[in-house]
Amino acid sequence: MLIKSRNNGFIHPVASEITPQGIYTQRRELIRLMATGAAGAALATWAMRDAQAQTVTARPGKLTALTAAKSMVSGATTVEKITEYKDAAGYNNFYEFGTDKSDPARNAHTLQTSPWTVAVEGLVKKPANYTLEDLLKLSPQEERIYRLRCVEGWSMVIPWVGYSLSELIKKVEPLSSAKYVEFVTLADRKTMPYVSTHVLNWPYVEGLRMDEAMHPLTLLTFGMYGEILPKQNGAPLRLVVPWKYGFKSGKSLVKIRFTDKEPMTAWHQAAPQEYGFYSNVNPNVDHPRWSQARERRIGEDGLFSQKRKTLMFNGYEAQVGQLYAGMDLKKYY
Ligand SMILES: Nc1nc2c(c(=O)[nH]1)N[C@H]1C(S)=C(S)[C@@H](COP(=O)(O)O)O[C@H]1N2
Ligand SMILES: [Mo]
Repeated sequence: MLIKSRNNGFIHPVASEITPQGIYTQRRELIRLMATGAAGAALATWAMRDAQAQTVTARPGKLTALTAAKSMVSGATTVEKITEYKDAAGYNNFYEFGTDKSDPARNAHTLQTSPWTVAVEGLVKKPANYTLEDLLKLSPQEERIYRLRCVEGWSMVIPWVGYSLSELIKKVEPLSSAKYVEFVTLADRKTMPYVSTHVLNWPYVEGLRMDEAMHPLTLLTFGMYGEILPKQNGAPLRLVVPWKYGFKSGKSLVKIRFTDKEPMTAWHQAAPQEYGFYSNVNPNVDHPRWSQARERRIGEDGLFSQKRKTLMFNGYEAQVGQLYAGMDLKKYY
């Protein structure tokens, strides 16, 4: 091999490693407004930016600021480069808008993200319909740089904006009988062209075990790169579960349901032998049709680029390994 991979280390953001307060308050208008409680102003800003965030044009100023901030956060040596905005917003899986990677960026402009409500129901003491505004105000927004690793063998490193899903879960007080959380995403034939096809059984549904949903790494996500989510990335809110394959991170959430049974998820239903309920990133368990040992970083596909090794639990083993102690991860794939 001519090229030796310089560094496969990855700084994963445990709570203490997210961008320090001082840096993001300077840099992130919306986060600053949220953090100081000026929620009304922040929401207006978000609404105004809705159209703008849809574009896939890189904004060099912002990206430069972000890179500088990142090295301050994580030190010089083990940081992976943040994926360029245009790649993160231009190479997507969002099957409601098409099956090609470029389809969502082209088609998702029809998605109506306002008004938006999320129904929280099932085995909870306080079921409620939350408006997006309620959810934005529920807890301070944080920026977390998480890798997203798709089951197809590519990955990106994205600065997400949101707060731990556990903040919402604590508010609604799940019953002790609640063992799983089901996430239902929007399925609207009028605005989502592929919902009229049989590519998947709509709506797109995902699920987590209760302890996975409560894990602080599980992010209820409203933005990325310091701005509201582009529609193709799951506006106005999505999940990001960094130690699982990308498809566990449902986009454009409309319902969160607490249940005592393992939810039937859209991909498991479509191909049960290929996509299990757990879907933890695991280089030792192959997809039936390809290896999961390596991954291609989007934006680094040059002539000499080498595929990176995929890490157990996408690099978050220290944080989440305990959740699966004693489980046969070949059986519970
Ligand atoms: N509603 C919905 N959510 C979804 C998907 C989808 O098709 N529909 N695709 C998933 C898959 S397979 C991946 S890899 C990630 C991609 O997120 P990104 O486009 O923001 O990178 O979204 C996930 N969430
Ligand atoms: Mo994916």
